[in-house]
Amino acid sequence: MNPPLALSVAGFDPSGGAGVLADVKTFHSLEVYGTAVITALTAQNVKRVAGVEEVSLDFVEKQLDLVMEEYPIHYAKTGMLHSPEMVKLVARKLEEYQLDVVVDPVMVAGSGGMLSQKGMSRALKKYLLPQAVLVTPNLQEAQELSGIRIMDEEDAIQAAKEIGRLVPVVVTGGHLHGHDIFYNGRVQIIKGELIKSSHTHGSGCTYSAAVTAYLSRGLALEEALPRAAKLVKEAIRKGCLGTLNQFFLADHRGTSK
Ligand code: PXL
Repeated sequence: MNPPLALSVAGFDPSGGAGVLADVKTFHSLEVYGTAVITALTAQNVKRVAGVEEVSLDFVEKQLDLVMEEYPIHYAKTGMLHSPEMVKLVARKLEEYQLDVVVDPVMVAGSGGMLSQKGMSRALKKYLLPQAVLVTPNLQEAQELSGIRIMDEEDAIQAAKEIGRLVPVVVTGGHLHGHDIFYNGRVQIIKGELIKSSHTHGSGCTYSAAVTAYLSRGLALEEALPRAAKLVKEAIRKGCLGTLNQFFLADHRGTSK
């Protein structure tokens, strides 16, 4: 039987912890065949971003067309899109191919390096979020998208409700005692534990890729979210976020779907 398929539309992090490499490793670990369209090259490692080169809009379109010409893909995730123009193009193409899209609204790298130009939040809200099945902001991204300053869980709930006017949203809880806040017409707190670690580079990419992989395997959002959260937390705890090695294969591929 053919494995389920998924597409990542994101940037390239040569150090392998984030971006399309993290996405495809995550898809593969969950027995989902991964494809990837690259929107931007970055020169970076865990400590710093030294440069970004955006791929031309025409060439991104060509990559997407050729992947879609080959494979019957239904689920995609977006990561680093870098410019408002890229957001607009990717939104148009994903709509053309009627893909169910999980949006990781990447703006800044964990190291603090900028991965997006000005106007990103506005472009995401105007073009991409209204057609997405889920957006997965961390606290900083949720602040940007909602315009609400987040100091505690109550603020995060308000931000989720604001973003939730456009699209189902999960505010990931790296800083909220490890709880995620899911809003899809009503608030649901997905309980988790906060794991203290400096090895979290790529955790947002891995999380949104895992959600996408579980959706492509037929799980509902409500099932996919806690499973993806558990996977990322265990990978951080065991120090294998970038490799998703054997512990994971046994525990997370799972038996259902
Ligand atoms: O985790 C955000 C992210 C997304 N995409 C690329 C990145 C990073 C963080 O470094 O490099 C390409």
